[in-house]
Amino acid sequence: MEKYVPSDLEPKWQKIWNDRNAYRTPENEKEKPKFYALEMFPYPSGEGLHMGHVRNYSMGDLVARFKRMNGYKVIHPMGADAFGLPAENAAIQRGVNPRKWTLSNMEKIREEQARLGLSYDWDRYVGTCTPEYYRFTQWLFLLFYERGLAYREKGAVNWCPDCQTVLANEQVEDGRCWRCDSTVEKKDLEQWFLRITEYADRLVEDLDRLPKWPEQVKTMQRNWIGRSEGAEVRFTIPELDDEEVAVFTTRPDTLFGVSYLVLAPEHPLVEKLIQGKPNEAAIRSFIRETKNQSERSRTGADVEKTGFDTGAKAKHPLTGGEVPIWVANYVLMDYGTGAVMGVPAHDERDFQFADQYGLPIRTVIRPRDGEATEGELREAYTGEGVLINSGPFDGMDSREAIGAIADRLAEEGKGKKTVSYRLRDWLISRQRYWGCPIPIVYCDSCGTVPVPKEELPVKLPEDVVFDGKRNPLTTSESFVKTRCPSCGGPARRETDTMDTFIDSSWYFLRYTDPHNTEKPFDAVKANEWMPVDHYIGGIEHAVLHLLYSRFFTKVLHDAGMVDAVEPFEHYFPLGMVLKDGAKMSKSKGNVVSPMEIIDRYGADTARLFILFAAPPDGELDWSDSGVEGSFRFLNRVWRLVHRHKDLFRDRPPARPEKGAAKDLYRLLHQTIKKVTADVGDRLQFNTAVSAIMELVNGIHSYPKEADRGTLAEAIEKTVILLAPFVPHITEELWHRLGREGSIHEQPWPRHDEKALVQSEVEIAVQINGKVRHKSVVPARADKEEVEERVMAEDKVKNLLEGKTVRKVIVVPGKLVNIVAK
Ligand code: ANZ
Ligand code: ZN
Repeated sequence: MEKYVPSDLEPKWQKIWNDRNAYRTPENEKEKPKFYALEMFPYPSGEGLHMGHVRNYSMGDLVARFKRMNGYKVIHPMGADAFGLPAENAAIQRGVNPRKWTLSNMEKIREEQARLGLSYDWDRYVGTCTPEYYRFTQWLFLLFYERGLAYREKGAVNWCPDCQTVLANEQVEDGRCWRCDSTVEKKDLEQWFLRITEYADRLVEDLDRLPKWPEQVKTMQRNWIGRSEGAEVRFTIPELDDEEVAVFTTRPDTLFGVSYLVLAPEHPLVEKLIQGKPNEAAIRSFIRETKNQSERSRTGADVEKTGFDTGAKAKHPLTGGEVPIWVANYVLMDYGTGAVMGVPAHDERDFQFADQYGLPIRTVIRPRDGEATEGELREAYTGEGVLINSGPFDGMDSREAIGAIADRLAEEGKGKKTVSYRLRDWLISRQRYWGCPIPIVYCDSCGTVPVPKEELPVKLPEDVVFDGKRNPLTTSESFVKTRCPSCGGPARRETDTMDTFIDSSWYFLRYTDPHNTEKPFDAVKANEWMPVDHYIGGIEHAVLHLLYSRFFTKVLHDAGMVDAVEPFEHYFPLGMVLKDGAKMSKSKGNVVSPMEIIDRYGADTARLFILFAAPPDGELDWSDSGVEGSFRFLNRVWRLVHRHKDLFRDRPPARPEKGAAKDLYRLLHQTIKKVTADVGDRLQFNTAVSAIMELVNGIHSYPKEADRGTLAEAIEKTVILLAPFVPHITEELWHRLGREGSIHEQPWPRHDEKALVQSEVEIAVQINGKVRHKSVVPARADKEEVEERVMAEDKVKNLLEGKTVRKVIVVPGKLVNIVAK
């Protein structure tokens, strides 16, 4: 018998599939249902693929192949997320050209992906750094600009001193750069933003349209957007000619408990309020210090709150009373209105602050079933209750008072109901070379002018200097100096490039129409495939990439470019790959190289091990013996088919009626049913593999003298069931069985429901606890029927002769115990 040599047969089939363009996306197959299978595309670092990639792609490929065999027309594309910092750092450190560096890495990754036998439609390959792609990233930027969703503004931005660039809020983790871990600073710069906040409500509400998303991911998005209902309350400042200061509060019901106002140090009114005040200098230096503190160190529950009394007073909107105005670190400028009303009796942070600075604490809510605390409060009461000390609102339930007080404020023109969000507009400017240039020109006479769409792409220039000290784009005169598209006069190009998360916010749409030279994609084509039915990728993208992609899809929907309002019907988070219990990573020195595993065992073994060793969303612990085991299993299947090759000349039999053939037939159909449900509905790939392994065991113990046709049928179906998991060996075996065409084009087996019913079962008959006889009874018989049938048997009657039956115990499907004396 020929040996199983994956290193021969895998490249052979890869070449054949490739030559036949076997996984090209079907076009004009109107009658079939569609399925869009997608895995997050890789960043082409020089390292090539790691096991996490292999895990991701093995799952995606299984799903894609399974759906094809189940009659779907499938789109399964791949590409590269190819702009970004590492290419530029390679240019700075090693003098290599970022474009060449990236393109060669892309090529390397593609070759490695090809070695895994993944069923991608390579004709749709998309690299985000190519002018063919980024031309339309620019086109989309202009669309956002036209729709008022892209704007430029000066603002305090997060600046990473090491990466020498601005970071989006989402890219700052605990005050540190998400990429290099440096401490992030605040800097005032003119920057481009996308108005994602305009979509905040829909981004929250539409999470309810995504029942297949993990609840945990939806919660992360909800928290990130941080929608908060409340009211804006306007106080006036008599000493500034009744200028207004608005605060945002979620608890307008506590308005009568206000004992001071607090402004964020960055609040525009602060300057006016402190001028000429006795402690002006001290406040100024306090403001300077606070501005450089991170959000966490200003607002954390465990950190000390500090502030200064400005000496100015505001007028309470309903009581007319005087309220002192303070400045404090715990109020942030970019949330709500940058000002709060301090209600120490009912807010923990305010309580801490009032306690520290001796500010009055006024109780205005009493618990519904309790007394108002007399004397000194020991902590804030933050719950609901009944209003007290609140003038005309006394006695009202606090939940009702929230609306009533907001309405009263609105009637008097002193406030209104509002909603605040934690989400900020998306800062997309990067002072970097290796990204998509923002297609904007600055002209002395015309101002900010968008580059006309027909002049795109604004190409990245080659005459740039990489010295790590400035944005390389600013060193290219040919790029910076340009003509104004509007008046033809001399003008200067925008040198900021876009955050790479923009590139990945629409690539799944480009896949639906990747060669379009007129527009990003055609609506008809996008609508044929969108939304993505199954999207697999790392949970680290739960907020950033998935939120941005949802935002883009909604904007493009509003622009009439696509019907879908959500890009991903089902997001499936990928579990991590561990080795010896720790995350597989270069820094831990525990990396197993996918290509070495393929060299030794073949891609099929690697894929099978990965799919079998853990539930898809769980952690996968790499195990060398597990890999060996998968390899042995494939060898076993290989030998099984070869040993019985001759059987396949005859056609499979009808449903066998008895004996070992019937049992094997039943096992086969149970397995078909289970694998179909596990892969198609439950996404439990690991249990699907173990079911197939049990079937193979069943085939092994099938008696030599039993029906050969049933055996042939079981073996053939086993090979088909394995096809989407291990595509090469199954294709080879299919071929060796003398079957026509590709196994991957075979229809998925359907189970025979009738074969599943075990119509009769054998049960043990015990007398006083000892097995004396075996009876065959209908599988569906209830206790009484079983008892009746057993007791009526001659054999049983003989055994009981001369005895009195005291009790009969029936365990359905298993045994009957007769107690007799
Ligand atoms: C008065 C009040 C009384 C408040 C009370 C709470 C309880 P979320 O849920 O996060 O939206 N706040 C408003 N703007 C702020 C800012 N820029 N920086 C720091 N804190 C700010 O929280 C909203 C509450 O946080 C607001 O409601 C305000 O305090 C505070 F018994 O107003 B509250
Ligand atoms: Zn001009």
